[in-house]
Amino acid sequence: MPDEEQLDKQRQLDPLRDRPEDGPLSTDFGTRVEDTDNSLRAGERGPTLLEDFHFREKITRFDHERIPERVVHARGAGAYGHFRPYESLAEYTRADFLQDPDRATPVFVRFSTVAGSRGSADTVRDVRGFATKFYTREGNYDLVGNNFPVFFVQDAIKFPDFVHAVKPEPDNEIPQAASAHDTLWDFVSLQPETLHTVMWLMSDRALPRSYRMMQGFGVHTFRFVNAEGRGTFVKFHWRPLLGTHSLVWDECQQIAGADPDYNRRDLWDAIASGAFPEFELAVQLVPEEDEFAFDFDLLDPTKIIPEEVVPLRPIGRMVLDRNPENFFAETEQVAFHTAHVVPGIDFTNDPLLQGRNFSYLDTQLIRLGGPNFQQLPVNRPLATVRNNHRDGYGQHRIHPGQTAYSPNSLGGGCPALSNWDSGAYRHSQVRVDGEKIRRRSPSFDDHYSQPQLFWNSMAPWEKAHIVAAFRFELGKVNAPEVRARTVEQLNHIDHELAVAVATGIGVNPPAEAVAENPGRTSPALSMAVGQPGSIATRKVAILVADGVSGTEVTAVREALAGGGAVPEVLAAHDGEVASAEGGAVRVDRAMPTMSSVLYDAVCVPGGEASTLELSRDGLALRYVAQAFKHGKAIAALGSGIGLLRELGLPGIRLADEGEPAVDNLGVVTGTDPGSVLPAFADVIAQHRVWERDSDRVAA
Ligand code: HDE
Repeated sequence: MPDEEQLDKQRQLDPLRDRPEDGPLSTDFGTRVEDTDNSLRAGERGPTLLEDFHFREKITRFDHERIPERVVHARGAGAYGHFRPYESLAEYTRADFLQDPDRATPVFVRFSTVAGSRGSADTVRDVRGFATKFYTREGNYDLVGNNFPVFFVQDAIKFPDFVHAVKPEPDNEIPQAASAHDTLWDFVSLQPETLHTVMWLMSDRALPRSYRMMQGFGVHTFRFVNAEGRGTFVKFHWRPLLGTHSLVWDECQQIAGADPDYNRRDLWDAIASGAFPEFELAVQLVPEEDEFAFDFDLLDPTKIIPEEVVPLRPIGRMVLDRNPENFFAETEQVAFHTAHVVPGIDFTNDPLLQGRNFSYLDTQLIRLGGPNFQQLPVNRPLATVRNNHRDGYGQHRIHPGQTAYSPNSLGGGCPALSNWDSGAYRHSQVRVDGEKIRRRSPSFDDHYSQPQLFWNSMAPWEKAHIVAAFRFELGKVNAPEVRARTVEQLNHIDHELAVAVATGIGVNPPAEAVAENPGRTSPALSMAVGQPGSIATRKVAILVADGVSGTEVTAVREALAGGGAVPEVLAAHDGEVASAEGGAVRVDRAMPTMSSVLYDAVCVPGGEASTLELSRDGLALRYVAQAFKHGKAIAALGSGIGLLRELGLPGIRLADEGEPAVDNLGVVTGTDPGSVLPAFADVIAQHRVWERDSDRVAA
């Protein structure tokens, strides 16, 4: 076992960090360089000489910089951190990193979108990857999860079909990073096992506000094994301490232009500013004897175990506290593999998981160029590695000695084997028996009950967003029969849903329901319930122009920053504006470069001249109108209320002159900052206000 010092992943990485300031420019073979701007040539106007090894090396290295992007999950963002269990889980698993609350295990996490290429936008409608590498004392454990608890297909052999359907169409490579096209919906309409995950995809879960504000799921049922060899089925859940929050689709489309790196930047900025993202790890535990106690198959990855049926048990907390220093070396080269397991964690016969256990090693071999990818700094375990594997491209280790085989006597029988008691991995001895068949179990047949459970559990605004999403996506589908077939499938989930979608996309609504809907719900599926409220890290735009009340700007800044939010003052231009008091107010950002969609809330402080100028500025008006449309908190103080009045926000009562504070559907107005600002903060902490009449706002 390595000692505690070696268990520091950063300490392991330190000697590998090459800093430019540590020495002079050199070639790859260490010779110092005199001139890197002019190639060696025969005379000032003559041809370049082959002899110029520095030129050749520089160009060759450049030509070879690219590696294949991941076939899925190509675009991502990573971070280091650590995980600490709350208490020992020895009763269920012998996994060393889950035993001692006094011991933290280093981690690297990579969040990703799935369908888009490396250069695609962040805020697309898609599943998000949530992959965690635990550098445990017993080797690396990779929990390679997603932000949905279910998957599109039940058997890994369907994965290439699904991915080919969702990726850009092969003839013209259109559309990029979008599921709104014929092939995906053709596949969905013919493959009802996709429907549960499709419901998640059409919900706002597919539009996370932040990687710091989304859940993660292991998806499959795994198996914990304790020291006595007793197994317990386990489902993994990550829960963000900031709550699970999403954007809205209109906003996402605009952010994709205004800041395609929106989620990556958010993660980077939060960590750089010291606001470290935190996630709680929770498990659902099912005794092995209850394997058949459910109305679905535990091995079916298109099913959840509803939280009312098996409650979540929180087992530990992860903090992400360090940004990588080189995107390629760390975030791009990190290699996850579902079969990177440690003693105490085992697989089940979930056919998707079984297939993944093949795919991830295979994909790293092509992506990272050979079998030595485990030696790359970010992938290197903290546990010692010793075996008879040899050679291959890019071998970094020197293996002295005569023997590289087992058994051997010439090498003293080394390296030695371990047993279960001394920390060896042992697959649980589960009895399997059967004929070789290509057939799904009938227990995998029900494709409609859980999509229905999901639909029933949604709040009215969530349902409305789902219907709008189906209409948007199917509205982009050219083949009428695909639209119609999808509606038929939706009718198996819920008649009302099918009719609502059909009427938006020119398909004849189904005449009658084909499925009963007894109305079963699972409240934990809705994002409307149980979200912790906080304004921490929320970005708030404060709109100003010359003549703004400097004292109010300061009051707003202080009130928000005090709660951990990130207030930014925006004007028509960078620099500063004159305050009503005769001083200057520093401008953080110019409105033309920072769209309203990049903020969580907007505030308009008072000042007659400032309000007048802002009311004549289309950008400022659009700022507030968009924030209103997207359900965001809005505040205006004193004369600043005039800007809101100019917009005529539908159904909103604004404070009259002298009235201290009015909060109407998250639009907080008044003359007293002491009353307005706390109410404003409360609305920001709720994330969004969905009850507004947003559709009537032109923005
Ligand atoms: Fe993956 N998946 N996957 N997947 N997956 C990959 O591995 C695959 C599935 C997930 O940040 C690939 O290194 C198959 C479910 C994440 O580096 C590849 C099947 C879940 C990441 C692959 C699935 C995931 C990947 C591509 C069906 C959630 C990004 C590059 C049987 C539980 C990891 C790579 C990172 C990446 C195969 C289904 C999550 C090709 C065959 C279900 C988070 O190996």
